[in-house]
Amino acid sequence: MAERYWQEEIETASREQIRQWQSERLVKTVKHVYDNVELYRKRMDEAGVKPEDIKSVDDLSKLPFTYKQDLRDAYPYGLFAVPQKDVVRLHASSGTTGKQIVVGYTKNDLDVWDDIAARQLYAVGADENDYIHVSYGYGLFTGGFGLHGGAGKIGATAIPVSSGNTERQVTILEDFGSTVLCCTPSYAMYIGETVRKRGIDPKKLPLKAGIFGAEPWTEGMRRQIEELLDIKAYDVYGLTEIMGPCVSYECSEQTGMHVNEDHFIIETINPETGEVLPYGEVGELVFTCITKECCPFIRYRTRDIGIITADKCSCGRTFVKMSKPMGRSDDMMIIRGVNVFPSQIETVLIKMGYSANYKIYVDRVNNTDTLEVHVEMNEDMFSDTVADIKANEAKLEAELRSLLGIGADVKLVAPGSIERSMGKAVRVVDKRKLIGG
Ligand code: DLL
Repeated sequence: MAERYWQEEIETASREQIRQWQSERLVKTVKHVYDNVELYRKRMDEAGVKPEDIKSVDDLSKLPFTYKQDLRDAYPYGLFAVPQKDVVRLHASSGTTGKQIVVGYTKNDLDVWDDIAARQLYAVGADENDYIHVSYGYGLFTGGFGLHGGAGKIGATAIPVSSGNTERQVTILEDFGSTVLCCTPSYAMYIGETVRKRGIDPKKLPLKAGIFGAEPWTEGMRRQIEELLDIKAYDVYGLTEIMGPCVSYECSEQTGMHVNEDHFIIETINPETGEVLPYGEVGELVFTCITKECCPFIRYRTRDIGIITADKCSCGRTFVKMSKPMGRSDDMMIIRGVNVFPSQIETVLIKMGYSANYKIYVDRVNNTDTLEVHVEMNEDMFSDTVADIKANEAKLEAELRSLLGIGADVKLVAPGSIERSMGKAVRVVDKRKLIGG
């Protein structure tokens, strides 16, 4: 398939051109927030930086960071940089902890969002001939409306199913002829399992691609979804604070997501010191919005951990790529002093032939952290003897120990017994947090 771009001259622009756009737009945005948002004026004054000091992207690191707490403190509209009459949409996110945050969009902000979602759709091979089945939630969550806007922009047929009612999702896939499915990867697994359970041969469905994001998922899970649904599964990243889905988007190479650098500047930093890291090093992802009007956050600390790469991409796009975020620094579990990401556990489970249906329980017993992993047996294992099951558990435990460097208790549970997710999957139950430990 020949590569197609929604905005070729932008998506394949020279690095010099991209840099020039970024510098011009950064200068404008910094002035805009300094003039219109009290918090930015205060922070920049405290740091001794004036808008005139920002002349190009080289000056970015002079600017103070913005944190999620700033949005909570300014709840609901304290960081809006335009008057209410110019705000045409609100979205919100509650996150896993704490008070919800609210963001606003002007008409132009929505137009930019539609364009970046359109870029993602073109990158997975969709155009006006496609049926875009959107099973992200519609509402204050950005997932549903984000992809929906992109579908409208490219003139495809949007099917706004929203999340939930999985049987109906499958009926619609079959009857309406959906060609691109958009939902969380965990929901894609569930939809795939339901397709199989209904005895439908995925090869007979017109579905060809999926755009999956909003939660961490591994390459192993990608392969499982691709096989279950007989599609190509693409990653998409974004967050409410920066825009919603499609801040970065995966292309045919499927090796990370191109950041829409004409709208957002990405940096990786050392989360402890705030120091900017070179491309290729693991760090916290930080975004600066350079075209947004209502909520152009500057150097926003995402807490997501990832890597930026600037290697030439076979798709022809010149935007840098970010790796799949390996998780949020808030998701990182510290177990007996060792840092553990759920995605590391998922990688082992899939490598050992299990599905991505698992749950992790962390607790503290007699002042020692405990780690228990529940994972579903495959159908063919279900008839195994207790001794076989025990042996399989021990194998998984050994594998986990060698990767994580700490012991975990594995419990193989019945197929289908772990609760399925229709949105963002909750993989970890940390009982230490529940008791305030
Ligand atoms: O999840 C926006 C979105 C909707 C992205 C649909 C993609 C598709 P929030 O609810 O604000 O926004 O959550 C943002 O989700 O900081 C990451 O921790 C996580 N996240 C989003 N995409 C990915 C991804 C939406 N592809 C938070 N891989 C972010 C891993 C992701 N984590």
